[in-house]
Amino acid sequence: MKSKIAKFDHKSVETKWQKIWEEEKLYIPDIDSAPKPFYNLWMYPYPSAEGLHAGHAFASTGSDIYGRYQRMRGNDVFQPIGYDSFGMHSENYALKIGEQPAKMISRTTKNYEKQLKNLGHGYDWTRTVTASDVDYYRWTQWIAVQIFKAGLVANRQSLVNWCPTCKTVIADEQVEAGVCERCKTPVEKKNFKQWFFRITEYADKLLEGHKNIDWPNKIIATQKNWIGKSKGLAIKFKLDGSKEELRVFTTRPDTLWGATFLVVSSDSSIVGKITTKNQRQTISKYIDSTQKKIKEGEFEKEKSGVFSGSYAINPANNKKIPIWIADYVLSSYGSGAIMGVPAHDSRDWEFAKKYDLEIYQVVSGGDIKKGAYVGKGKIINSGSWDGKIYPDDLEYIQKDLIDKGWAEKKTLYHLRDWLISRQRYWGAPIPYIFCPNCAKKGESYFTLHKDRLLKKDQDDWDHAGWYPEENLPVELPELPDYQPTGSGKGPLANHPEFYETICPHCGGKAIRETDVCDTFVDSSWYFLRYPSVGTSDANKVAFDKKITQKWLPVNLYFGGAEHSVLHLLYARFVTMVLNDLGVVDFSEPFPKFYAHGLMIKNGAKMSKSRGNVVNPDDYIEKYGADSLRFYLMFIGPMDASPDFRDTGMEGMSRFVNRLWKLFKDFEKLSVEPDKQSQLRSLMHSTIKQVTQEISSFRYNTAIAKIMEYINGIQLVVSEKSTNGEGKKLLFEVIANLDLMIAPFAPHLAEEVWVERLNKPFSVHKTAWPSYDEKFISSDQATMIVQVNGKLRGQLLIDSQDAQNQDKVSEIAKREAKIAKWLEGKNIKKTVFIAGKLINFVIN
Ligand code: ANZ
Ligand code: ZN
Repeated sequence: MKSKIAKFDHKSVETKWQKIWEEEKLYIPDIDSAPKPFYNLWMYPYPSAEGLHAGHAFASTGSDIYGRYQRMRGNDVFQPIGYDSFGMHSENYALKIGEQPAKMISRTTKNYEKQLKNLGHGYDWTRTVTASDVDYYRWTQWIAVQIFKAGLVANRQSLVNWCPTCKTVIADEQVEAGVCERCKTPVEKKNFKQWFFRITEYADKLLEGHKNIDWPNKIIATQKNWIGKSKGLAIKFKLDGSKEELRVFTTRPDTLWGATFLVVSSDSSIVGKITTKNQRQTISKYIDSTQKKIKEGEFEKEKSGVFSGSYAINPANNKKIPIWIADYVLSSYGSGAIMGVPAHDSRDWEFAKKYDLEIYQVVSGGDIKKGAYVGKGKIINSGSWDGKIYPDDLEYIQKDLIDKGWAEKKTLYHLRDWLISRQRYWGAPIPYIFCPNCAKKGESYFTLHKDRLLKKDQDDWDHAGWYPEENLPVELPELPDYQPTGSGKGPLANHPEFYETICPHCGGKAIRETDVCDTFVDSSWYFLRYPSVGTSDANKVAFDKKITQKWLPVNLYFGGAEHSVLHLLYARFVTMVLNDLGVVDFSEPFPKFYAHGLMIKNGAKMSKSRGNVVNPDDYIEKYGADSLRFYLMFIGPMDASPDFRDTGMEGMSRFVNRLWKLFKDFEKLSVEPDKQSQLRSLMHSTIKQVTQEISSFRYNTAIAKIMEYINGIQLVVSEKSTNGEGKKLLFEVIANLDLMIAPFAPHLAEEVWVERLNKPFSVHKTAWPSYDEKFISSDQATMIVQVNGKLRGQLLIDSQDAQNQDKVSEIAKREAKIAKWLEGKNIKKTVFIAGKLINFVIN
């Protein structure tokens, strides 16, 4: 009788090793002198609930596996963790439960920490960053000051996105299809004076940098699209009966002959110039109504406009064409005016139909009675351009227009400046100071220090003020009235004790900004802080120069694709500015980025609002962290959207127990000489494949290979064999199995390594196994053997042999386990599926 093997006691094994790892400082690299630094980073989570859900566990495990793998490859892995604890995600939760945000954060982050530790992740817990801690946000403010001093901050009055539920303005990047990214409320437009980081100055650099980073194509494409570089021409149109001219931006100069009207944005400054007396009243009525619509966030539902009363001259054919005012032209793009080419632009076509404007075809193709023709074709009705081809001859046409002096080259970007002010409480106070006294004299940092600015061509920087660099931090006071007011000012604006200050320049009475920084300012630089946490200079500098040189840029950044135009764009921008200021010596913070997928549950994205959140704690308690980690990594490709199922979790727990049993039993087993080379080949080919799969984040297929490996081992070992060579080989096979599972099941692997295999602590610092091609005979295949349709055994054989029925039949009949079912029987028929299955039908 076989003795019953004790089940894997995950609880005691996991707590035991977590404690030893911590005592032995296994995951704390020598920050000053590690010879092979490898910075492995997962996007830090925001505490917006009591704890992590399985989606966080999925993502963080994916990052942890890579870190462990790199450590076994001989690297000194630095894997820090922290909390993006300022901002609306956290504040909204605090408001919901009615707890002071600071209290809520200190309570919930403790739970996050416990959960992350229970998952067995290899974090360096001595170097954490919590965005809302004053020893972190004083440096966020310092960064904001450096950007200010570089001339890359503007205080500007403009139409901005206002979320009525969050009661604050938000950045363009935080508006998704017209709704607030946080709370899904439709955003409104408001005219406010706000602080902006001038990211548009870096549009070209941000695009250029894409060439040097190894990121998923779709993320690069999203960023490119967001930046939206557009090359075209600014064409000049003379106003009829005046010397003035109007410029329009176009990417289709080939359609100039087809421009039958011009359109000016209703909130453009040009409107005043072109409005005729007769039309004044109609126009101001129209503008009032569109302003109202804009405020209510209603855009372009249906195009509308009014005639201005003025005309322009189309330079191509000298025709007089009407100038209209309409809301489908944006004042913030190009010149805020366009040439209407209804035959070839769908928006213009709709507009022309509605107001009965002339439609004049200049590129052949389509049916312009039914809609605009936007495709390629021969140019017609266009004087000397007739016969040219759109788009092939665009360059010729551009040159012709420029030579005639009718147009200039122009490049535009869709990217807007990054709006960083929030009328909320829970954020780093924006550390800028406004001094009415200096303003009266026309003085500000910008006017007095033009020479120091990286960007000297700012036109809206007047009296933007000063900064208290020597007196940082500007601490966020604890307030009883921290709720957002909705008045257009944050809660800090109700506290003179906060905002009354002294001007750093003239010593007079001055006012602090009362808005706080957007949460994405905190996360735009946190990766710079981690390695410097805890150094002797940590409260003198944001980050240590030498340490930063050693550890940055980040070797592997792991995170969600949803941040492509938020965090990932902002972090690149801030790094580029710091690079230009000579503060860091690289311009790309994340040369390699891996985008993981989002976990779903019952077919929907896992989220609190859907009530389908899975708490990892319950599964760790019941099955153990190793089983959970294996499961999360096995359910699908890391970049897909795996669906969490309890049944799958149970299956994985059975697998872990099977694994455990093999580790407990293997000493009683050996391998007969005729099967040794086969097993050796399997071992080397498995190492090869698992190595390849892990290095490319295909963890699910790596686990599948490991499972096949275990099946293969079990097919060739036997309890009867006492072969010495076979025992030695099996030990090697088992040790390598343990090394390969170490990144996935760190506790189990350590227990086996130290307690079963008697190897020196720690498996996680042991070299990743290597393979030798010369032992890999050829691919192996597993054949299922049935007798009368019932599974009676499996064979691990050369995959070429597995194609040949006679060969498989011969090998199968030799196997004792199978032979006993065939003994004395007459085989009536054999069913064979090459490479997969053989079924002997007997009577
Ligand atoms: C004439 C024309 C004819 C156009 C045609 C297109 C097709 P991107 O690629 O996005 O840069 N445009 C220019 N300024 C605008 C504004 N402020 N608001 C709204 N639309 C504006 O697109 C450039 C095109 O968008 C320009 O080319 C212009 O319409 C329009 F058959 O000019 B086009
Ligand atoms: Zn002053």
